[in-house]
Amino acid sequence: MKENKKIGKGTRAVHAGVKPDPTTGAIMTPIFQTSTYVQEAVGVHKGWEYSRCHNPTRAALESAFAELESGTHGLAFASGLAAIDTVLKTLKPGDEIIAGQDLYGGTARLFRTNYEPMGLVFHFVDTQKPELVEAAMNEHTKLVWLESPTNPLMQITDIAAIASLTSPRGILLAVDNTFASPMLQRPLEHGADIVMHSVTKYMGGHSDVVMGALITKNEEVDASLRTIQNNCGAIAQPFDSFLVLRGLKTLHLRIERHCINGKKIAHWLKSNPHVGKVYWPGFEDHPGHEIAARQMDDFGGMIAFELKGNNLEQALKFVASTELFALAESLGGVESLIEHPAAMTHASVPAEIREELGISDGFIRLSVGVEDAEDLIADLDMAMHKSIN
Ligand code: P1T
Repeated sequence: MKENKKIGKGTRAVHAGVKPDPTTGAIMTPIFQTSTYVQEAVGVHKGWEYSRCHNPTRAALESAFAELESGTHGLAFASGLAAIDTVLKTLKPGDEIIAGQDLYGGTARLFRTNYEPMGLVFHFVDTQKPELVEAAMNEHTKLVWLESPTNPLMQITDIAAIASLTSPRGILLAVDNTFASPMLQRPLEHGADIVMHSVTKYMGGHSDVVMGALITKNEEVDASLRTIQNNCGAIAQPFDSFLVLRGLKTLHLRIERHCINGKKIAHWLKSNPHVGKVYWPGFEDHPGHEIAARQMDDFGGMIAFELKGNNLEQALKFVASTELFALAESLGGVESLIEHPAAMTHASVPAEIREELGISDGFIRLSVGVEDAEDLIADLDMAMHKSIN
């Protein structure tokens, strides 16, 4: 992984946001499990008033998020969707949003079922093609929302190319960076205005927290997001903030191993006679490979593939047959997961849209963990033999 900042990404991961506790010297930020803070007189306090507004454990995490994403302001939310919801709440009826056509199912569901009826206008566009994004822009466009790599099709969008269209028009560009993590991609460095994470995934890394994050270096954007965070209250809790601060310290080590294992498994799948198409941006023949090689530091541990024949029954049997790969929604934890997007994470995407995008009934998604790659391959091989006959 290349280093492109003055201090290395590993050093940032270990130290971001955390300073010794001023009262005790504790090297880890304590869990300030408190709802409120005592004031000496009305308005005379130590800078902390009420834990929906501010909490020292959450504040340490929020500055860690900002540092890791090359931003200046970070915000921590109760879930990834709560973070996305906060961005949408900055808009008003009549505003238009250009959204990627391949998005996490829950994101698309929030857009279509909650915000479309409230008067926001969404254009779902293939953001791999900047010319289509440009064609969808008009004077009402306020936001472009995209994922890269996308969930689950692993499509890559050139973030800088989209930023060159949004920035001169005063349109905000928000990038859901969940699949890459800041160890592999920092969208603010490519011109994005807002970075979003489902912290539940790689940032937390241990499958024990649900959390979301927003990061920006734009003061005005931060002020409006922060106001909504406080007004609406979907905050990250102190204990969860502590768990994520702990998880972040090994983010670079985990991601390095996710990438090594992901590469081995992607190549093994590609050479397997029972496997059809394999979706992984590290392959030179992946349509987004060149962009990914430029804007990412490595290709990550998320892989999707189809079994040959691409049929539902076989795919369902396969995902139920692995033993090390646990059959579960979510991704980005140390343990490997397998799932069937059409029936699980993307079941809320209408069948005709799934079909149009290529999320077929035989389509399987892997979140490759940090176990030994040989054991993971043996597990997939075993499941292959069980489900092919
Ligand atoms: O689950 P939550 O923390 O609310 O985050 C939602 C979310 C947002 N963006 C992306 C790219 C995501 O992958 C997710 C959540 N995804 C899953 C649960 C999943 O299995 O794909």
